[in-house]
Amino acid sequence: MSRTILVLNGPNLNLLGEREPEIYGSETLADVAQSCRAVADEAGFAIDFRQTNVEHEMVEWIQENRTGLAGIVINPAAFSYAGYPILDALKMVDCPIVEVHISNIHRREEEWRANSLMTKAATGIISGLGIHGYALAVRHVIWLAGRA
Ligand code: CA2
Repeated sequence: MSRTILVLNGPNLNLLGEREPEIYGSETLADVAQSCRAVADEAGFAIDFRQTNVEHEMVEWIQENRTGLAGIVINPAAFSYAGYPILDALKMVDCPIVEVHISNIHRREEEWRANSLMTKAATGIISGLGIHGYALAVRHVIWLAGRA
């Protein structure tokens, strides 16, 4: 059984904690990575945590990992709305995929934010629980691995 969980973050999330704290909170992406590792460590799983602003890099990371993972946790950020190549790559993986959004994309002022393309490839989605959503997603992947 694979014990690695790939946690992927899309564009601008490298600036988490620096802008719009009323929407995204004041924790940084390093804090997110730490919260994922805390949950994974306890269960004997490893976290491979990555962020990119470049679409083809995200596609390559997903392709390279289409087998051999316990699961993928992905916050596609703005790739959610135009990232068809990422959607196609996600459809090729053989593990569960949890889509995470820090904010509640269904409650945002901009209606387009609710229409994530990625949901079509996701096992499930967590949105609006702040950075806590990542740790919950990791916990869910671990739970699924225990049932396999
Ligand atoms: O709520 C989320 O996690 C989002 O995926 C964040 C994306 C946004 O495009 C989605 O609609 C919802 C990225 C927001 C812009 O990047 C920022 C990064 C750090 C701080 C503020 C904004």
